[in-house]
Amino acid sequence: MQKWLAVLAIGIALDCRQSAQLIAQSPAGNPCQRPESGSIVPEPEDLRSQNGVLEATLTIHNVAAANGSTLYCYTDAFGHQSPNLRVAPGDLVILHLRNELTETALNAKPAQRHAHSGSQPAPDPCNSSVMSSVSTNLHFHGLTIPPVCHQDDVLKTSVQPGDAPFEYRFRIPGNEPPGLYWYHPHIHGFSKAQLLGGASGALIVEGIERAQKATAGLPERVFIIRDLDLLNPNAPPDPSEPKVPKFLVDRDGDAANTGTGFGKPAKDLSINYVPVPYPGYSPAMIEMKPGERQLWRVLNASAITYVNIEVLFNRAPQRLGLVAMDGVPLTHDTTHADLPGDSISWQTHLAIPPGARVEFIVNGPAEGQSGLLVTRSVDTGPGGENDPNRMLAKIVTSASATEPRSKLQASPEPLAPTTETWLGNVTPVRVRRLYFSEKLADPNDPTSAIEFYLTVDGQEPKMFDMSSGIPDIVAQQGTVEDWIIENRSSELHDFHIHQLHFLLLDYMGRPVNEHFLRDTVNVPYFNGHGLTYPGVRLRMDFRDPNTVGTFLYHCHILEHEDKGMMGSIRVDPAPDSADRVTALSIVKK
Ligand SMILES: [Cu+2]
Repeated sequence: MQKWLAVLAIGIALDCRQSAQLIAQSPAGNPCQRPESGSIVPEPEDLRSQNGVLEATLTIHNVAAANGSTLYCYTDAFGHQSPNLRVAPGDLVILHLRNELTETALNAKPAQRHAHSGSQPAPDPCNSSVMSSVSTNLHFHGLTIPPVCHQDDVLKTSVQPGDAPFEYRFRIPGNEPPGLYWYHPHIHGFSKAQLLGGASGALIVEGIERAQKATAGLPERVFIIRDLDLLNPNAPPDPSEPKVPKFLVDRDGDAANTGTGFGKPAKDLSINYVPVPYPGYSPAMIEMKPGERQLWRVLNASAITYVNIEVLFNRAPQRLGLVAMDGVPLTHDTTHADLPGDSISWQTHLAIPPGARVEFIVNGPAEGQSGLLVTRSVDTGPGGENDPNRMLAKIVTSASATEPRSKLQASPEPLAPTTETWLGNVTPVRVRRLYFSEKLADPNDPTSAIEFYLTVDGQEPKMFDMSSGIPDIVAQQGTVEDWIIENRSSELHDFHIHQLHFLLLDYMGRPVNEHFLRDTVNVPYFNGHGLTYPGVRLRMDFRDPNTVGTFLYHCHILEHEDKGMMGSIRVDPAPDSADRVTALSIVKK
């Protein structure tokens, strides 16, 4: 890989600056205009809460692109694409979601409907059964807010074009860990199309420097990696790449894993919407002051692509100081005596499955040096897509580099230690086993579609059914449970649950000793041998009253989720809780 990068790096230095263009030059008529490849990586606009309230309008658009794909984006009131929502714990968030999706932007594909709909008057968006290619809604990935309409429900909430602006109104919990979260649509059957087109944005709970004092005073950057349909699907691989002996496509027409780290990728990648297209991977450009130390917050908002990022100087991987995963500082376990307000895990590469986030300290190249931000190949298994080695951005230094728009507080007040018992020290009330599996729709026809399942062991594997009112799992608020998630298929899957973070206890049968929580985790593929399936053991936290309600868990490879790899859980109020009393009194009326 490194030889290959070196070859490409020679060409890059020559053409980066001349092709740089800023996103602000959007011509009228295309709200989702994308920068040219090779551009300077722009910063998303920041929408900040004021006096404890963040109120904004987000309009979702789609636009037909020249290569036959459909671009999606959110715009704020000023036309800025997919802004960062910046909030503090305890803030009130009020978002007005306007749906301006059109069927004509779907390149003449008729609007598909996933659920029964009929042609009756427009349904209440809170109880809509319409899930079509032009429906949308919002999910706030990682936040522990209630799974109810106008907050974070995606089971029934669906907003149609022509509906009045739909109001989201929720409070960021006072104990929400400070870090990087995100928003995206979650219409079952159409999530992949909308995210692949670019419908996603960052939500930052401010105050990471209060939990990780090493980040105090640092300039910060938000980088959103998205995937997109190949811009040059018919091009041969770059001649500098090693030859890939076999090339296959999967049932979606995407490049299948070559197992080599090279070859045509399943999807292209972009960084803050600057595309880095196959086959040349002409990188975007990140400017820093020489030797500058920054906090980088990186979200993998891809629909189906895994990344594994590295920063190279002179082809040598640099140490990256990981301070938070999935929005949770590594210092989260405050009962742990040897985490004195700083816990930095120095890594030379950081794997980020779709949906996950990493926040890390990076030291920029010295004066006269440059660096590369790359992703290394991820082995998705014989049944997975091809996620090869490729560049993302070139890091160039200049004393006059533009300062990042945001800087962390220089002298933060330390975050108060959590009063809640550390999740690792709570006894689970039960152990459940769930498993990912795949099956041909017609076992006698190897060309038939694949059905994707996420099954509670003992139940019949089935594709998730939005119209079923029966939850797959019932749990009780106030408890914690251990879930073993197995992978019985030949490709990597990416487990995610809404409304809560979990503690990764074991990975592939080996205990891990993590002092932070995640909301997304890889479950490695089954190689067809061995007596046990690969799996992870997670401690699921249902103690927070905001987890009461019905919500979803699924694979965050969105084509798997769209095709059934999802389940629902209902968390009932604790028997003696105030919530229960309220619920009963409402029923009695
Ligand atoms: Cu999956």
